[in-house]
Parts: sequence; C-alpha cells; structure tokens
Amino acid sequence: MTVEESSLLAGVHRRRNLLTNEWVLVSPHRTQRPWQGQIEKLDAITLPEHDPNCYLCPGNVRAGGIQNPVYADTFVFDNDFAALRPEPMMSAGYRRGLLEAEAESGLCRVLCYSPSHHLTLGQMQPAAIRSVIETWAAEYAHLGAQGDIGAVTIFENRGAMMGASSPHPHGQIWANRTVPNELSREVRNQEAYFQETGKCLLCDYVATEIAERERLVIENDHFVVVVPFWATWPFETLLLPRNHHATLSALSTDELEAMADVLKKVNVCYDALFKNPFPYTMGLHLPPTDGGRHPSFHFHAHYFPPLLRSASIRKFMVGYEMLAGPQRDLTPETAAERLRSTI
Ligand code: H2U
Ligand code: ZN
Repeated sequence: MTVEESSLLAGVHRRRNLLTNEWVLVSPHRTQRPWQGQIEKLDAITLPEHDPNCYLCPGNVRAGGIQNPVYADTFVFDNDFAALRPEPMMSAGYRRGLLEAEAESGLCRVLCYSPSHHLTLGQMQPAAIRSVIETWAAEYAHLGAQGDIGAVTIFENRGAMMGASSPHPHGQIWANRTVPNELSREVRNQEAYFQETGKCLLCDYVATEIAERERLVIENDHFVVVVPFWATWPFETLLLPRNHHATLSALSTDELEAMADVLKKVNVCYDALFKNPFPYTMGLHLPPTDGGRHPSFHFHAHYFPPLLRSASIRKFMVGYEMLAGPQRDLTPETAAERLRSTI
C-alpha cells in the first residue's frame, strides 16, 4: 500500500463490499466517543453437562411434546415452530395494484452440535466438529435435492444477545422454495465478476488477503479467516476455503479437518477477545439449489458479532445504518490486529 493509500484509509472513507456491491462508511476517529448507553447482561459461563430443563439435551421432551433420542453425536430435527412450511399457505400470487405477495414454502430444521449442554464449538474435539460439518453437508445435499427447494441457509445464533433461545450448542437450517435476498445478491455479484474476468471473485479475494496479510486473523493449509475489507460489524469475519469449492461436499478429508480446525480457532479467538463467550450470528453461504449451475460460487461462512467495546457494550445498527447504510468505527485492519493478538 502506498503512503497516500494508507493515509486515505486512516481518514473517513467508504469501502465497497464485493459480495453485495454496497458501500460501508468507515469513521476511524469515532472509537474515542464516550458511552453512557446500554450495558448488556452477560450470559452464564458455567453450565451443566446435561440440563433437565433444556429442550435440546438428549432424552428431554421438547416444547412441542416430542422426546429427543439419547443421541451421542449430532442430532437434527424438524423445528417445532418452523417459519417455513412444506405446503404453501396461499395457492397463488397476490397482486392488487402496487401490492404484491407470493406463496413461500420450505422446511426449518434444528441441529444440535453435541449431546453436551455446556460445550461450544471452540471447546469440542476436532472429530466432533468434523461431524457438525458433515451434518451441514448432508442436510444441504438432502434438502437441496428436493425439487421445490431453491436455497438452504445454515446458521447459528450464539448467545442471548443474538437471540439464541438456549445455550445448548446448536444451529438452524432453513430451506426455502425461493432464493433469499442476501444469497441472491452474492450470487449476482460473484456471477458478474466471473462473466467479466473469467475468474472467481473469492479466489481472487483470498489471494489478495494472503498477499496483504493485515486483515488475516487465522490461516491453515486450506482455509483463511479474515476481517473482510468491507466488514460492517466491528469484529465481523469471513471464513473461506483457499481452493475454489462451491459446496462442503467437495472438500477432501484434509480440507474437512482444516475447516474443523479454523472453526474451533475462530471461536477460541472470539472468546479470548473480551474474556467472555462471544455472541454472534454465524452462517454458511452455499450455492442455490434451484437447478441452475453456479460455477462462480465459492462457499464461505460469515461471522456477524454485535460487540464493540467490551463483552457488555454492543454496536447498534440504528439511525444512519437504518436510514442510509452500514457504518463502522474501528478499521477492519485494527479489528484484525486485536483478534490476532489473542492467539
Ligand atoms: P435459536 O436458539 O437460534 O432460536 O434456535 C433454536 C430453535 O429451536 C428455534 O427456532 C426451536 C426454536 O423454534 N425449538 C424447537 O423446535 N423445539 C423446542 O422444543 C425448543 C426450540
Ligand atoms: Zn441442553
């Protein structure tokens, strides 16, 4: 980076998100502002291995009345309060002048990562984390193969601050008939780059981050975790395979192990930052299962953590973010440096 370029990034500037094609406003000087606002309550740190009141623990009865098996590995079930249902509630589209609606259908599943109530991905054994990845791959393949499913979104809400309903290690899987907004924008931008250059956007982006190094947080032979150049959330990260892979099922055994390794490390790193379990929404972007070919798609995982200054002070996406666009204070480079310093 030239001196002129680095001084530009030290002042107020905006950066383009390559995946969404949106601009993010960066105001590095604002990290100094005082805070007399909301202080969050922290989650309990010590949890039992089995909680008789947990809906997700092995052998317990769930809120809908169904009993969980005494599972020993991962466990997947249909969400008892699913947002999507297999049969459309409306049989046709709705159009009244400007007003438009259409039927949506699909399935929602819940995935327990482990029978142990108190574990996090960062505390699980590598083989158990591999098993979570294999379950993600199997669910994506199985749900995506159903003719009426256009996209499968796999995600985890961690911590009460991010709306997780239970501390038991778990995530969710939503399978839609249509392709949701975020995925559709990412598909469009990866496809546009591919059409223009004949190359994969995220392969080129990984190469850029490996060359520049300043936003790299974790790396091994097959994966990298970076604070993306366009990060919106203060400590947002992006986990990417170095090789061009559209889906999880394309990973070799070595790559699977490497992915388990970085999933564990990113968790440990986040928890170390404020010496507390770090809340986030983490999710995988996998190609649409709409029957189309998506050669430009490079799978990846986003981590969107809300914390800003400490374990109890979060970034609020309000005011300007709601009315104008995303804005951040500390630079992605500073965030990456702080995350790296915990390792
Ligand atoms: P969250 O913690 O991210 O909310 O995910 C838990 C999901 O588990 C949630 O969507 C479902 C909720 O509907 N759930 C059941 O299906 N059955 C239960 O007995 C408890 C929770
Ligand atoms: Zn539990």
